[in-house]
Amino acid sequence: MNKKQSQASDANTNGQGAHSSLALLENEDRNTLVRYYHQMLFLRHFEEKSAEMYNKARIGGYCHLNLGEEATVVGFCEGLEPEDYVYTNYREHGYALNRGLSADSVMAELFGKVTGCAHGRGGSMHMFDAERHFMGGYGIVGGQLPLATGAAFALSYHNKPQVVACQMGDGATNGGPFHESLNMAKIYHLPIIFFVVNNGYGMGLAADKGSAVAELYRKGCAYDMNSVRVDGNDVLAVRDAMRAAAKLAREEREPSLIEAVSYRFRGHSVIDPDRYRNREEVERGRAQDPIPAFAKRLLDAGFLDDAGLAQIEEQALQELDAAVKFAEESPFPPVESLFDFIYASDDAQVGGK
Ligand SMILES: Cc1ncc(C[n+]2csc(CCOP(=O)(O)OP(=O)(O)O)c2C)c(N)n1
Ligand SMILES: [Mg+2]
Repeated sequence: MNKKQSQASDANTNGQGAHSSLALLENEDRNTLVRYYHQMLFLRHFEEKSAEMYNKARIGGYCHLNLGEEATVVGFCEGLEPEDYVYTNYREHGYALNRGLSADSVMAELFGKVTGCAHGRGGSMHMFDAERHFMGGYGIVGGQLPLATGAAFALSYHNKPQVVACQMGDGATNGGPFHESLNMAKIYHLPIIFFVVNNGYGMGLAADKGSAVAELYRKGCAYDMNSVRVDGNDVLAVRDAMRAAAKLAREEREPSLIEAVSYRFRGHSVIDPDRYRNREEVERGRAQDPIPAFAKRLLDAGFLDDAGLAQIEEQALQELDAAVKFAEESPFPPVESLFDFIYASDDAQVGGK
């Protein structure tokens, strides 16, 4: 084990809560923190609205929400540069929003409208925007890992400065693609970050029942990889872990594995009645809500007062109403376009606008 890796494991021996950056707000820029708060709160409302619109049959197909995972999403995106490449699983609304896709284009995609980021073809699980290097949500568990690893290989081969960040759930770490991808990333020294959102469940299976190793970041040691566990309810801890891993990838061509410990507030998807876990457990998980906790830190630091918090909420709700209106008023793709975008071509318009 080299020096860097042993440092990483030392830092990890505390398990959950390690790398928490609580009480470090004095080194932070106030406006940046307020922006993080806005991003998390907007995502919370966006997802609640998505559930509502699903129940009103405006959204069809599968739909998985980031409720409870807002700090992992915002921290992940904020640790990257705009040109870096992002791959995710199907629980990706928040990643799309925080990689610069407009709320209009994400909501319209959920509605299956032609103004959506994937022209209404992808829906909830397959958001995409080539221009912003958002390489998409993938519905096959672990399917995004070999693709992301291949992208990192291409970047390395062409000596490009960008890195790839590949998000996945805890369940994905139990499948073959995870292990093959980590192995190859290490062999080829690829500029990639494997980011696991451990939200406690893979569908109805508790993460610690599905994995032989409950602390998922420890799987990285099988590949002698820099690996770290962070408090996924602390947006700054997640961002800092991402920044450190991105630096390592960019400057030293070393891959990393990050496990962000979080909690899924609702069922696996919007139609899951969530009967496999008891009420007390869910209440305990929800008590760790990252958003009010961050609001309290901002209040305590004097960066915002109650009126400031209320104003951010009001602004978020207005933006959301505008996105829903945009999606409602946008047309569905015309029937004549049914066979568009099926085959790749040089002029394929794969990117969303
Ligand atoms: C290869 C494969 N196996 C099974 C499924 C069915 N499936 C969909 S989501 C899911 C659970 C994945 O859980 P996790 O990786 O923790 O992600 P989360 O939903 O918690 O974000 C499963 C088993 C699938 N989509 N792909
Ligand atoms: Mg999970």
